[in-house]
Amino acid sequence: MKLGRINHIGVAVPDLDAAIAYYREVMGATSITEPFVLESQQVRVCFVDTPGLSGTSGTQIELLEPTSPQSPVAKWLETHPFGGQHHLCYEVPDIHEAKNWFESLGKRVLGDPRIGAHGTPIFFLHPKDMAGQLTEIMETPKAVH
Ligand code: CMX
Repeated sequence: MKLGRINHIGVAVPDLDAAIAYYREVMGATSITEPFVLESQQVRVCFVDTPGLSGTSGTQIELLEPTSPQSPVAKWLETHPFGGQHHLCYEVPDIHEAKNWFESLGKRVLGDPRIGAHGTPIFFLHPKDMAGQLTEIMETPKAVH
């Protein structure tokens, strides 16, 4: 395992439209993707682009709004009603190799690998095994350089 690029920082919000307005009007974001529903995870999602070095695309902020009271993000918001940082997502070249690596170290994978918001396989690791941080591992999208 070699530490990969941080693809995105997941931020849970109670109101996605208000959060988008905040990133545009207060933080000066100029590139925000159209929100879409990720049914499998009961969230409405969009990405705020931050600039990278030398014109490359930088880390994104993933805004997550629950679409139902049963959504895991709705449960998290019960204890963080204003929202806040929910997870960190690192890229890996091969999702299966990464899963084997973490499991070989006794790290708990939460649920099965699934397709994430970027259309590539992802999985989550238990925060108590990961220095307190809910950690998402994501296979690098093939089209991204
Ligand atoms: N930060 C810190 N701890 C967290 C946490 C968070 N954001 N979310 C959950 N936990 C803790 C729980 O309290 C629990 O702790 P204990 O085991 O000590 O009780 C532990 O992590 C496991 O959580 P859980 O909800 O019991 O586990 P599940 O298997 O039911 O859920 C999880 C797995 C955390 C991934 C899911 O609840 C979740 O948050 N899903 C949302 C995923 C998401 O953000 N999807 C959006 C798009 C994905 C993409 O980026 O592509």
